[in-house]
Amino acid sequence: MNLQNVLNSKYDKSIADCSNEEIYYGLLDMVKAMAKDKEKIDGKKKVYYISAEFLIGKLLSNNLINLGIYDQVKDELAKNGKDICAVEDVEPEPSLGNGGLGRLAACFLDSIATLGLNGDGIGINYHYGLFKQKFVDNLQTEEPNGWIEEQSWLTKTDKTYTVSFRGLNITSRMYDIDVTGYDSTTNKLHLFDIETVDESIVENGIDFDKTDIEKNLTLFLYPDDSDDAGRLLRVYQQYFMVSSGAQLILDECTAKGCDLYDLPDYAVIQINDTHPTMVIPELIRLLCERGIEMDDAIDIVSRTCAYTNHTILAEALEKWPIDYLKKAVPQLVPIIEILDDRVRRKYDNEKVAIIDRDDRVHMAHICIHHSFSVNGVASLHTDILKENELNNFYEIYPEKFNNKTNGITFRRWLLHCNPELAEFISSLIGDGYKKNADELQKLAEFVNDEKVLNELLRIKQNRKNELRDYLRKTQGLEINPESIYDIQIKRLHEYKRQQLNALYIIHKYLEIKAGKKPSTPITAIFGAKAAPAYIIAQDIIHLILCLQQVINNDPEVSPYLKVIMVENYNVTNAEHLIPACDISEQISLASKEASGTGNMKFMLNGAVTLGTEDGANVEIHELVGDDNIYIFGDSSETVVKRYAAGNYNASSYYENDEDIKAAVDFITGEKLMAVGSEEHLTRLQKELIGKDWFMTFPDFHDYLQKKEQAFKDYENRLEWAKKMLINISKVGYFSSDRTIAEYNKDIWHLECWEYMNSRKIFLS
Ligand code: 26V
Repeated sequence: MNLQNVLNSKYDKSIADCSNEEIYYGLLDMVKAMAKDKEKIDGKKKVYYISAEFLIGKLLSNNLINLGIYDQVKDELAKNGKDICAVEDVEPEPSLGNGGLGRLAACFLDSIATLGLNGDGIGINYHYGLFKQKFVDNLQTEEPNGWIEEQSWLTKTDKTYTVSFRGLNITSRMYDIDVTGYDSTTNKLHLFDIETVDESIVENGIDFDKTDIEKNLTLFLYPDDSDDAGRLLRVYQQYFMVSSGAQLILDECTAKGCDLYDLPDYAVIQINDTHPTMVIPELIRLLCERGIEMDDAIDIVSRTCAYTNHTILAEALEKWPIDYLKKAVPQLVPIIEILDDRVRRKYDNEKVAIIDRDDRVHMAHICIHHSFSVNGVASLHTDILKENELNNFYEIYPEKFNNKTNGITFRRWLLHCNPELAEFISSLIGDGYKKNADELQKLAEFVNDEKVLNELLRIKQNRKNELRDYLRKTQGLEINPESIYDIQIKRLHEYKRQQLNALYIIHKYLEIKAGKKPSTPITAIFGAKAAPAYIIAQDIIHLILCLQQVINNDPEVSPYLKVIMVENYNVTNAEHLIPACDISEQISLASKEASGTGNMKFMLNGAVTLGTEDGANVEIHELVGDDNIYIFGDSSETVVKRYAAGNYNASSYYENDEDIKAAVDFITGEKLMAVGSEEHLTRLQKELIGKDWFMTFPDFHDYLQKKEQAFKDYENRLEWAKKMLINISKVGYFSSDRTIAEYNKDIWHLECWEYMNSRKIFLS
C-alpha cells in the first residue's frame, strides 16, 4: 500500500497538492487498512485489560513505527515537499487518562500486541479527555479537551449492549482502536460509548450538568468528584464500562465454544486499579442469569480476575457509599451483600470486610477476595502492600500476592521521541535491542570510549536545542540550551513534592541574590496539571508560576537560574521534554510513589535521576549503582515509622532551620506578593508550616546537597556522559515487554506465539 495511491482515491490529488490535514486523513486510512491485515485469529485464551483510563497519546507515528513504514512515509513526504512533523501536528491528542496509571495501560497494550499475545483493552470512549490547562494570572484554568473528529482512529462497530441502571436502560456501542504491535500482530482497544452524549451541555470551562446521565455518561474523563453528583456519575461510568465489557467477554468466550464453567480457561481479566471492580459482581450476576448457581459463579469469577494495585494513598482507594450503588446499580447490591456476608462468616476481622460499618463498599477488598492474583507495581510498593497496607489480606492469601515492576514501551519513548539516539545505539550494538531491550547492556563496553561519550553529549545537546525551539514556538518561552535542564513533569500532587523543588528554587534564588552564582546556569522545568478541586495543588502551581515571573524577570538572577512551567503538560509535550533532560526529578516522599514510570522514560533517554528511595527508583538505584544516580532523603521505613508515631512537627523545622525559614518566608514576601495572590500564597505557606503532611522539611538539606553535587558533577562532561551511558545500558529491565512477559508467565498463562519464542525473550 502506498500513500500516493490512497490520496489519489480519497482526494484525487498528489501528495504535493494535499494539505497536511488531507495527508493525515490519508495516512489514517492507510494505517487502518494495514493494521487490519495484521489481525490474527484469537487463540483459546485472551487477556482483557480493563481500565477506566488509556492515555494513548497521538497514534500516527507510533503506528507507522510499529508497522515498519515510518521512514518510508517520512521520505515520501519529504520528496514531495512535506514534513512529517507538520502532519503529526494535525492529530489531536487523545488524553484519556490522568497520568501514570493510564499511560501504563497504553504501554501495556503496545507490549501485549508486540509479544503477539491475545489481548484487548476495554475502556470508555470519553469525548473529552483530561482538561486542557491554560495559565491566566499565574493560575491554572481548565478547558474542555476534545479529540474526536469526523475521521479518527475510532472505528464504529456493530456491537451494542444494553446496560441497565435504576430506571434507565442505555444502549452501549463498541468503538475500536487498532493496537499495532511492533513488527507483530494487531490487537484492539475496545472503547464503549452511548449515542446520546450531548456536548452542548458543557458550559463555563469544564462545568456541565452532572445529573443527566443520558447526555453526560461518556462526556468527560473522571469529572470533578468533589460533589455528590460528580461521584455518582463516576459510579455510572464505571458500571457502564464493566457491564459492556463483561457482556463482550462472555460473548467472545461462548463464540469460541466455552462452557461458562470453563471461563478461566478462555478469559483472564486484569483489573487496572479499583475503577473496574464492579466487573466482579456484574460477571457473577450475568453467570447467574445464565443458570449458574451463585457459589459456582463466585468461584468462576474469582478464578478469572486478577487485580493490580497502583497506590497506597488512603484517599485514593475507592470506597463507595452503598446508597450510591443502590441509586445507580441496585442489581449489584444483593450480590455485594452476599460477598460481604461470606467474608464476614469466614474471617472475624472488620478490616477485611467488603461493606464497612459506615455502609461504604471497599472496592479494593472486593478485588482482593475475588481475584486469583494481586500485584503491586514495583518491588518496594509490593513489599509495603504485603507488610503494611494490605497486611491483613496478605496473611489470608499470601499466594495471591506478587510484584510486577512497571515498564514503558521503548517504541514511543525512544524510537519515536529520540530517533537520533536510537540510531546511534544501533550503530554501536546493532538493532537487536529494539526487540530485546536487554541487549542494551552491550553499551557498557563503550563506557571509556571518548568518541562514543562525546557523541552521546552531542545528541543530548541536539535535543536540548530542539526543546528550546519547541518551547519558543508553542509557549513563547525562552530558555538557554547551555544551561542544565532539570525537569520535574508529572501530575501535581503533594506527595510528589513539587513544593520541595520550589523551595529549592527559592533557596537558590536567595543565594544568587547574595552573590553566590552557579557556574553552570540552571533551567528548572515543570509540567503538571492539578485536579480542579485540589486546592493545595492549585496553590503550588500558583507558586511555581509566580517564581517563574519573578525569577525570569530579575536580570541579576535569570542568567543563572530560570523557572519554566510548561502549559498543558501531556503525552505530546512529554515526548519533547524527556529526550532533552539532564536531571530527572523523582522526589516523592519515600513509600508514597507506587512506581513512577516517568523515571524510566528519562533513564532511557540518558538523564540522570535525582530521587528518593521510592517506587521504581529503588530498582533504578540497584541497577545503576551509587555513582550513577543521586539518592537523598529519609527511607520508607523512617517515613512509615514517623507517620505511625504521629509526632512530625513541621513548625519546629521551620523555627529552627534558617534556610527552611528563609525559603518558606519568601512565599509571602514582597516579591511574590507583588505578582501573586495573597489567598493562594498564604494558604500554601500555612499548610507547609502547620502540617507539611508529605514531610518536605526533613528531606530539604539532603536534597540541596545531592542536587548541588549533581550540578557539580555535570561540569565534568565526560564523566557525566558515562553516567548517561550506564543509565541507558541498564534500562532494558524497564521495557514493558519484560513486564508483560512476566504478567503472562505468572498470571495470564496465554499461549506464546511463535515469534515470541523466536525472539527468545524473557521466557526463561
Ligand atoms: C488518585 C487520587 C484520586 C483522589 C485524590 C488523590 C489521588 C492520588 C493518587 C491517585 C492515584 C491513583 C492511582 C495511580 O494513578 N497510580 C499511579 O500508577 C502508576 C502506574 O502504576 C505508578 O507509576 C504511579 O506511581 C502511581 O501513582
